[in-house]
Amino acid sequence: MKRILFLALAGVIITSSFSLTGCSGGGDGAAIGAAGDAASRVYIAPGAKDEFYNFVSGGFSGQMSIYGLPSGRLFRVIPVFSVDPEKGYGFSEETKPMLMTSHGFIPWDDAHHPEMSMTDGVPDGRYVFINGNNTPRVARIDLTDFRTKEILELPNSSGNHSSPFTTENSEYVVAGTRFSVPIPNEDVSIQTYSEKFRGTLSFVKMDKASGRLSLAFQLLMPGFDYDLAHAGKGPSHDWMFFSCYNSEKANTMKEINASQADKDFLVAINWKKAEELIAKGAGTSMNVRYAHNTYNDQTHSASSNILTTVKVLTAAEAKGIVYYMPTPKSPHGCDVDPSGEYIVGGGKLATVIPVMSFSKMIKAIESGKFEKEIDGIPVLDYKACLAGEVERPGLGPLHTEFDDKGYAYTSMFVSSEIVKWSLKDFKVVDRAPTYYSIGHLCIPGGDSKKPWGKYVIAYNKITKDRYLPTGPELTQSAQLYDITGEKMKLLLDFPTIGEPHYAQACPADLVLKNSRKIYPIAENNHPYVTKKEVDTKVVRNGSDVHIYMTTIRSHFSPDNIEGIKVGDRVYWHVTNLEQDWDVPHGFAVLGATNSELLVMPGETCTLLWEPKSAGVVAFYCTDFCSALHQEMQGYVRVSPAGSSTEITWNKK
Ligand code: RUQ
Ligand code: CUA
Repeated sequence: MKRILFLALAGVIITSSFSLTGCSGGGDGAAIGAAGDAASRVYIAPGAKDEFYNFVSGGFSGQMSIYGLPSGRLFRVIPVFSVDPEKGYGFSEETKPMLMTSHGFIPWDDAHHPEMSMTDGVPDGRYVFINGNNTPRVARIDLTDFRTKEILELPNSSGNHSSPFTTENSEYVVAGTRFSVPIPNEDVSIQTYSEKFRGTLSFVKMDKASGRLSLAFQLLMPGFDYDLAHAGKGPSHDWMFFSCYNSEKANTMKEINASQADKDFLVAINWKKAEELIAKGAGTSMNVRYAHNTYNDQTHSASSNILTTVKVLTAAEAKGIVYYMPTPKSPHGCDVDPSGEYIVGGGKLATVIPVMSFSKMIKAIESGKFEKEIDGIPVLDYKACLAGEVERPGLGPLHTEFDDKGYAYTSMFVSSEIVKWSLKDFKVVDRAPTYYSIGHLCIPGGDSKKPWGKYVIAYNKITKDRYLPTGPELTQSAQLYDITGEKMKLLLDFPTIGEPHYAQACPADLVLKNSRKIYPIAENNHPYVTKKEVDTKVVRNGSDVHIYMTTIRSHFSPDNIEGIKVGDRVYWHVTNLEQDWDVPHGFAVLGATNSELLVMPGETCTLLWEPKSAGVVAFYCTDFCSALHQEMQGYVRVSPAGSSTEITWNKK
């Protein structure tokens, strides 16, 4: 969204007293704006550990990365919607199904918003959900082993941006379409946008015990652009809120044509009532196609299934369930405060930050006085729902997070700053410059019922002059601020992988207590597992050859194999027999077009190899696993197609 929003707001920059060059100056960039004791506040001595985990979206990389706070050190990139050669994700036979969709195998997507699973409105450390934007999907990452365990595609969606925000007990994870499309999608003129195009808001149910996701129902909405969301909590537990822009229903030059109306909307949806309606049989079943991919911890393998129906509920059927609250102007962020009473719209083009009141919204609904209806959806009165407006907050408000002391922090893209304001009187109490053009921001637990506070992290779109240059593209960057005092204090800049959008953070202990060290070999139910070295073998089945191989420091078994022929499809099923933390073995064989495996202790991974010419080929371990790692290699002999070389392998 970097360039698009940037251009969209260019007009605002010109007419304002802020200028981009003004805020992107900074000379040699030395310690601009940093607190005097910043270094000691973020220093984690060698061997010591960080206090928080920070889960940060990779944006256009399609992945999620994990940093420690306050140090800003990168620990790991978790592959989600894109292949990752470091982990073999999308390359091994076991993980390829994770990237299957109704469009086939997709190796690269765009991922924006990590959201932790919640219990009683507080992150519970079990899962992180994240949205796939271009090919609409929701993923579930398991924090016991930091792996993507499930990806659910969303039919009737395009640009799955308002996702995957979760209700207070992760009853549902939502997914709203950013781009409206004809539903069902068909060959129509784009000029029919205003009559034929629709949005959908999907409600994905999570099974509490297993974490499994299923598409429960979709609400069919007017053809606006549904942008972001957050669930209610406490008194507003039953409600989900979405922001939307383009209530103009423009389909050309949206930067102008979707910016005409003074107000667009926040959408309030009573998901509890929608759930009841669906349970009573409301809605219609629609024929669609979408993939549901799951990774099985016992077989260490993913499978992909295509599902073919979805329950769709129209707004007219959903009486008393969906309401529009007018909100200035082209709102982006949609954030609910810890009490569940305030809903904050980040109107990119608005001059104020509107704070809507949940209790007033309920009164307005009960009084039955609506401004008008849009496709059967009542539009409430702005003033009747308004708790207050934050005045002169700065320019280009996007997203808001909350601390544990009654303050809200809003990112201001155009004026490049974080603005802190009070939830008591909606007055600005502090502002801190960001370097530069902040998008999202994150406070540990900052969208939950009980924020941990302590830090706010800015995720910036532009880093001109903050880092050593690396050609035309500079690193993306985050900035860490102390928020324990009255004034925010900048402590640290740290580079990020991909483009950071939303992020989540929580105390390390919450995750550590469930952390997995190995996969028990006894529980490995992979169909091609080899649990003991004596059981290793090579089995020919027509032109398919299955190699049942084991690794343990510092050898492969078998390590000499003959009888492979040109034209064979050779499956190397490598089981790592190690039962010791942090001892993976790698596997690489020349001519493999997907190249490598990295196998965790107790895991089985499969590499498909189709040798193209006769000869003897070496294979080796790619992870420096022991003093004799260099000796961890072997040979495979490839004979011409049709030759009579017998399958043999050396046994221990
Ligand atoms: S959106 S700034 Cu997905 Cu705000 Cu990132
Ligand atoms: Cu195993 Cu190196």
